[in-house]
Amino acid sequence: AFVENLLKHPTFLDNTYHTKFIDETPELFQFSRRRDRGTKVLTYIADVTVNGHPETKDHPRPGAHVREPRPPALKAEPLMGTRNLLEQKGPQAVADWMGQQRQLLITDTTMRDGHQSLLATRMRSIDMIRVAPAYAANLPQLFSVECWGGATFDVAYRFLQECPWQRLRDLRSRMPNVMTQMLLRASNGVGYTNYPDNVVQEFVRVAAKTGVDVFRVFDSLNWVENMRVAMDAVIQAEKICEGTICYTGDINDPDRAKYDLKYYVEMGKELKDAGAHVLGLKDMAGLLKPAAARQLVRALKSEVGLPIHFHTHDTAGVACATILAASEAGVDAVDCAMDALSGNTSQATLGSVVAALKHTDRDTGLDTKAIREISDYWEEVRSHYAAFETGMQAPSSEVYLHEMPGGQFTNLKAQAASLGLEERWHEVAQTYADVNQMFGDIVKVTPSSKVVGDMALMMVSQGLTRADVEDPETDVAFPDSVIDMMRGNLGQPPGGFPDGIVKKVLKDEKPNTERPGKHLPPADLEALRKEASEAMEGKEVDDEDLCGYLMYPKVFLDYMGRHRTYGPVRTLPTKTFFYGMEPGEEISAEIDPGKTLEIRLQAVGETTEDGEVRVFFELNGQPRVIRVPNRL
Ligand code: BTN
Ligand code: 3PY
Ligand code: ZN
Repeated sequence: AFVENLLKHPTFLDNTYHTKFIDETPELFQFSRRRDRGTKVLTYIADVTVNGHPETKDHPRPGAHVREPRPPALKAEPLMGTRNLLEQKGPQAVADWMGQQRQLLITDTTMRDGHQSLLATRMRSIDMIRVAPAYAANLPQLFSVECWGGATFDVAYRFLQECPWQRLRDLRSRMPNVMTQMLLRASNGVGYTNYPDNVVQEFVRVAAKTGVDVFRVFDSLNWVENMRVAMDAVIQAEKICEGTICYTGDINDPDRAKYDLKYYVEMGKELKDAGAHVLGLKDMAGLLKPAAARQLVRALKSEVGLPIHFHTHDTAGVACATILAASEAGVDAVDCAMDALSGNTSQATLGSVVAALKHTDRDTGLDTKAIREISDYWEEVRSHYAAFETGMQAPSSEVYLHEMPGGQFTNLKAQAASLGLEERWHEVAQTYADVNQMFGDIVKVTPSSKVVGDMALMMVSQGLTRADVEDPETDVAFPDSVIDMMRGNLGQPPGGFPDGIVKKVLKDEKPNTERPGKHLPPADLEALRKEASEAMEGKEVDDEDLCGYLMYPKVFLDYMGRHRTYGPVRTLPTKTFFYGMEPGEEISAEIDPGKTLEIRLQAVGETTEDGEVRVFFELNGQPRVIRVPNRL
C-alpha cells in the first residue's frame, strides 16, 4: 500500500512537463540491452538531433555564442577545510569551531538552491563536477557547498536522465576538503509526502555514506516533533545536524503575531533539545528584513546558544542588507550564490557579500579573484540553460504579500501559464496570500507551499474567492493535496488548522493530529528491493537505487528504463544533451574514467518511407549509422 500511495501522489512538476520521449518509442526498449554503451549514447544524440529534446523544444534557445564552459585553473593543492575538521574531530567540533572564530562563514548554494530558484532545477551534474576541483583548490575557506537535496533529487531522475547519487559521489570526491550540504525535508525526505520512519532513516544513512556532510533538516509546518526521526538519523551517522527554523511573516508586524520573536526563540530551544549541532534559520521566501534579522539573530544567539546558519533569498532585493545586519548581530554562517547565479529568487551575491566585509572584523577570508573566476565559469554554464530562464526580471516587494519560496516562484508561474493564467499572475499572488490566511497562516515551504499553490491556482482558474470557499453553502472540489494536508498527513502547524476549513474540506472525516509517521507502518525494505528488481527484469538494486525507488518509485523505474536504452548520457556536454549535434561537429564524452567516446556527426539522412532517419556518425574514428524514428 505504501508504494501505491506514492504512485498516486501528484507532484507539482507533473502538471507542467511531460517526458514523452520513451513512452512513444517502445521499439527502442526491446533491443536496448544488447547494445553497447557507445551505441546507446549515439542513439540518444541521434534522437535529440532529429526530434529535439522534449524539455527544450518550444523554449528560448541559447545564443549562438555559447561555448563549452571552461573551469578556472587550480591555484594549489587543496588546503585543509571544514571537511577535514569534520572527519578528524566530528560534528560537535565543527559546531564549536563555528562559534569560536570571527570570520563570517559562507556556504555556496549555486549547485542546489541557485539553479533550483533560477533555472527550474535543471542544472546537469557535468557542469558542477567540472568546477568542483576549483572550489577545493581556490576557495578552501568555504563553510560548505550546498549541492544536493531539495528538488534536485527527483529532477535529476525525471528530467536530466541522471543518477543523483552519482552526482553526489562525483562532487564529494572532487572537493575532499570542503563540506557538502543537502536540504532535507525531514519526514518528507526529498519528496512531497510523509514517508515511514525507516525510509527516512535509510535515506539519511545512505546519503551520509555517499557523501553528505551537513544536513539542513526542516519541517514544512515548523513542527519539531515531525523532525526528530530525520535529526536523530543524521546524529547517528555522525554528520552535522542543522536543525532548522523556517521563517515566515514578520516578527515586528502586530498582525502576524503568531510568528513573533518568542515563537522563533522557543522553536530554536526545541531544536537544540532535539540535538541540533547548528541552528538553521531558513528564510525561504526572503521575508526577513534587516532590522528584524538583527533582533532575531541576537535573540537566538543569546537564548539558544547554538551557532546559527542563515539562509535567505533575494526576491525583494534586500538579501545582502539582511545578511550584513545578521552578520553585525553575530550570525555564524550565511548562504550566498555565486554572482552569475545570484539575485532575484536566488540567494544574495556571494562576491558582493565577501567584498562588503573585506577589511572588517568579519572578513570572510575568501579570495575575491577566485570568486570572480568561478562566477565567470557559472556565467558560461548559465547561458546553456536559456530554455529554463523563467524567473523574474527584477526584484519585487510583492514577495511580502504572497510569501512564495524562491524555489517555488518560477514553478508556480510556469504552472499558472500552463493553465492559461499568465496574464493573471498578480491575482494568483493575491490568492496565494488569501489561501495562507484561510489555512490559518502557515509556514509555506515544500511541501506545504505546494498545497497553498495548488489551492490558489484552483481558485483563480475557477473564479472562487476565499469567501466562496469558506461559505458552507458552496460546494468546493478541493485539490487532493489540500485534502491530504487537512487530514494531517503533513503534520500540524502551530495551533492546528482552523476548524472551519478542516470541516469544509473533510466533511465528516476526522483528521489525524498526531505525527503522521506514527501511523505509517515501516516499509519492508527487502521486499521493496525485490519488487524494484523484478520491475527491472532482475537487475540488482543497491542501497542508493533502493532509496531512489522508496522516494519516487515510478520516476525511478522510468529513469532506469531510459538508462537501459540511452546509457550514460550524463557524460554528454549540456549543449548536446538538450540540442543534439550539427553535421561536422565533434564532441567527446568520458563514459568511464579513462574511457572516452570521440563522437563526430557526419550527416543526417532523409526520412525513409517507414518514417526512420539514418544518422551518420564516426565513433572513435569508426563509421556508425544509427536509425531513429522521425517523430516530428
Ligand atoms: C554510467 O556511467 O555508465 C552510468 C551512469 C548512470 C548511473 C547508474 S544509474 C543507476 C545506478 N545507480 C548509480 O548510482 N549509478 C548507476
Ligand atoms: C525545497 O524544499 O526544495 C526548498 O528549496 C525549500 O525552500
Ligand atoms: Zn532557499
